[in-house]
Amino acid sequence: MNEPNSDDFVVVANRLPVDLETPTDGGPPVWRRSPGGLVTAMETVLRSNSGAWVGWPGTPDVTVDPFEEDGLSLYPVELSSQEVEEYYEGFSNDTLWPLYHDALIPPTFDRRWWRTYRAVNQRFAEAAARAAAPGATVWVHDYQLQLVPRMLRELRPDVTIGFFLHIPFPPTELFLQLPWRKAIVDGLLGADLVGFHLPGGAQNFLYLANRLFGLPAPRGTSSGGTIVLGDRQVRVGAYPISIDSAQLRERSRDTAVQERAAEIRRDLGDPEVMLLGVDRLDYTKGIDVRLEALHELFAEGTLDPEKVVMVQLATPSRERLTAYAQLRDQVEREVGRINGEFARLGSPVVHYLHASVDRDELLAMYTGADVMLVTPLRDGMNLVAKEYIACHPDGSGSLVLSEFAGAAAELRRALLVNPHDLEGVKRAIVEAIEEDPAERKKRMKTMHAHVMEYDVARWSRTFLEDLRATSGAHVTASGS
Ligand code: GDG
Repeated sequence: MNEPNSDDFVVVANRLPVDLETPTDGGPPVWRRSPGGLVTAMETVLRSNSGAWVGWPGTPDVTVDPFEEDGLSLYPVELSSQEVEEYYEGFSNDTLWPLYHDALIPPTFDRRWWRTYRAVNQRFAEAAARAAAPGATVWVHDYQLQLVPRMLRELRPDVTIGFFLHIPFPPTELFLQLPWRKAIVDGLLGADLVGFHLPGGAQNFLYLANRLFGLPAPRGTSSGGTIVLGDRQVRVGAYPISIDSAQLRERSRDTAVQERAAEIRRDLGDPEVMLLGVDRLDYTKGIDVRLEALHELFAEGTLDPEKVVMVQLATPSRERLTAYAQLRDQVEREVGRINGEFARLGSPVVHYLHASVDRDELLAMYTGADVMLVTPLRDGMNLVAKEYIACHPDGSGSLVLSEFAGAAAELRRALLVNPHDLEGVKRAIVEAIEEDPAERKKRMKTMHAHVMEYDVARWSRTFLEDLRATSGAHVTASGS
């Protein structure tokens, strides 16, 4: 391992792209690729920019020096067990996560968690300040690190700072419940560019900045605007994230993946219809909604359990939080109920996996599925919907998609549903199964073309070009 020098391009995120894991057999700790859409998206970007990544290695109470791995400079930020509890599980996942997702469960407002969030954000800002070369570009990610832009600007006024929020930015009335609302908005205003998935998030943020700080009305359009802060400008805009579409499409065409897809269908008993759900086991994802819809469709006799089978992959997530443990119980009860009522010996109707599978296995599931069910109650974007589309270049398949996923703004030809309207969800599932094949193909082809064109490389390029233009505007505006 070599100690890296400072870098011109730095990503700051809660997690490093690799996790330090201690094997159960007592062997030495090993680095493993950490899960999630952010890592996949940013790795592609970083490798083409060559730079550094600042983040937590996923294990509490370990000190790791900066090191090089696979051409990337990694700067680990240490967190104690108590900080993981208060900053990560507490403030990030039990205050901000529910608040930003429509308060689907009541957010907890705890002053100690807030103090720890602030202290940990300061540590990330200091690590970023050490990693960044003079005049570097620093891209800070997500709700766990909203104070970092301001803190970093104070430490390093020479760097250009971008911030991107991967989850929805909430309606203003909800955000205003947060006792620390002003500090969070001020933290974000430390950036040169603040990006959201959707124009609505950008608008909410512009309104709040104006209301909480009495700033002059921002100049802008419906998709964003610019706030003038003394001699600085903060640009606010919408940048819908995407996937490495071409790579997914190619991989899903691979013979091994195609064969595995066929094998999965055989293992399921060659059903006429394979429905699929893929989610982190999170209460925002509406896994319970689609199970309830399915239960009713079988109970009414609209769908035949001998012909229709569902696979639900639920990746373990945030298991130490009560709301997540409760959701797991609820989902597993519902799966048990459906199978108890409608399965035959050796032929379950819902195949439920509480696990994480490897990438090719996931692609085989996407490829093999006739209908993808994406029914979140609220979701910043939802990459699963785009991944499914990328894996069906021939126009096969069908996508049922919640209106409350950011992806719905782009994937307009999906069968869009309101996940609170159970009858509507049931109708869409039946429509996905029974729709005229030519019409279904047209929908899928249109969405496929969109996903291929608007990929993750384009997302990051657009964000970084706007970031560079904004910091250029700052120099001109300050007259230097
Ligand atoms: C947040 C926002 C936003 C899932 N199970 C397995 C697996 N996955 C991969 C999927 C996908 C990613 O995880 C999940 O991304 P999502 O976008 O669906 O959801 P979040 O994790 O909630 O992500 C979301 C995203 O950030 C990016 O900005 O879209 O709205 O909530 O890539 O494929 N991957 C593998 N095995 C699994 O079992 N290999």
